[in-house]
Amino acid sequence: MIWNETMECMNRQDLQKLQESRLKKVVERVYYNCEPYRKRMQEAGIIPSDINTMEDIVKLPFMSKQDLRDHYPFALMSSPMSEIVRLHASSGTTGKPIVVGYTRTDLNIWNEVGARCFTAYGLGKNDIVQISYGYGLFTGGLGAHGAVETIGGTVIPMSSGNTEKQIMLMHDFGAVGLACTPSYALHLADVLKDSGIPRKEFKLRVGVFGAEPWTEQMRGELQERLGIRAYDIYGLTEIIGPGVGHECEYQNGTHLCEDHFYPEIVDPATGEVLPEGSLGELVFTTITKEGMPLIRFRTRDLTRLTYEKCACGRTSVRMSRILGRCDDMLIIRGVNVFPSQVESIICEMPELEPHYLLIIDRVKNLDTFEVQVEVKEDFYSDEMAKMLELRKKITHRLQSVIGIIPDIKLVEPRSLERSQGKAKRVIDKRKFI
Ligand code: DLL
Repeated sequence: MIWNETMECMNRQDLQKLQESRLKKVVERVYYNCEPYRKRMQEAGIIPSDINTMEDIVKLPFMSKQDLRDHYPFALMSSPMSEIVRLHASSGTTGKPIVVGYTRTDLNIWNEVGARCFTAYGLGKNDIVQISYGYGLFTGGLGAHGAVETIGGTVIPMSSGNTEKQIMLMHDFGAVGLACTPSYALHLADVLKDSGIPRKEFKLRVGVFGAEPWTEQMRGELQERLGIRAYDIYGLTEIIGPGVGHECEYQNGTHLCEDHFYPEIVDPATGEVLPEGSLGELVFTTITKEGMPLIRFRTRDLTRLTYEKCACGRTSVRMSRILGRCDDMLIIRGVNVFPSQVESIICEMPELEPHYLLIIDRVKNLDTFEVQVEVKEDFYSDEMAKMLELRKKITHRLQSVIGIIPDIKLVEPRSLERSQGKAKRVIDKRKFI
């Protein structure tokens, strides 16, 4: 099902025209309404009338998370505060959070793109959806909430945590959809199993997972364990929250709502725009937002884009799974490692649970790389030889893919800490040295 066929299936020429007129408008808006933007454009020697086609976008300076911090809390608003009806924030690891403001129109846009997502997952007004993303400053809970209400579905506003109760209500209320992080879904799957309630008594059929990177292999695990179809939902606070992009029934890429959020892929080191299909950093320009539009915002997320038409009929650009954030890339003994590479391998091995933790340290000037991973109950054994054999197998698999030898620590099932929101899967102790 398609929520807004006119926009989602528009031919690409018309879409480009629409994007151009929206881009011009938003550039004028920030130039005349927001002092920091005007200054930056003046420094770059451009005025709004220099921006006429989508190609002109490269003339505009990039923005980063740091710009949002520098203008904390409200200096980047392009609407008067009297027009701002909602604030959200995303906390960094240190210091002040970044803050975003929404006008009534922005909330409508958010609901519109959210409705496109949930419709694409096959959910509609007859469906009950449990929202187990956190509610609050985090955009996950309220974003998904607005989306489900917009399609006319029934919301269970659970928020995260209280896992036993989540299972009870999912069962008693007959939730068809579950929206949460993939790592929390994994935990819910365990608790559901422990509850002893037969799977056939649950109506669950669709998972709406995002807010953290997850692999195709993790999708397989979740679909199997929960007996559902698991779909990706992508978004970030700065751009609007969940709903910037979504998968469709073909599960072959995340469609971006590019009539609202114009994407580019750039080289993370030089900022140069890369051709279609290249792996690079995703950059967004919000072309319809009023409260706090962002121009060429560097997401730090690494992915590729394809403009090939999808079998579902949508013409929108699709992005491949987020490989990770530029900042997530670990450089261990000079080798680039993404946690997602480790996850793919762990999920492929039948002996292992998809729960893992990477610990990096530096001992005597040498990087150490420990991978803690849970062994499945059926494979966990007191027999040293068996465990050593398994350890050898994992070491070999990981080494062949990432190129360095990790120190594998096999741990008991259910011994690693479970997450309720975004999972913390990397501890890099070198940062504290
Ligand atoms: O995580 C918004 C969201 C909520 C998206 C619920 C989806 C579902 P932030 O907290 O600002 O916003 O974090 C944004 O999370 O730049 C990505 O690095 C990562 N991320 C979000 N969705 C995905 C996804 C929300 N589907 C940051 N796959 C983004 C991979 C994702 N990474």
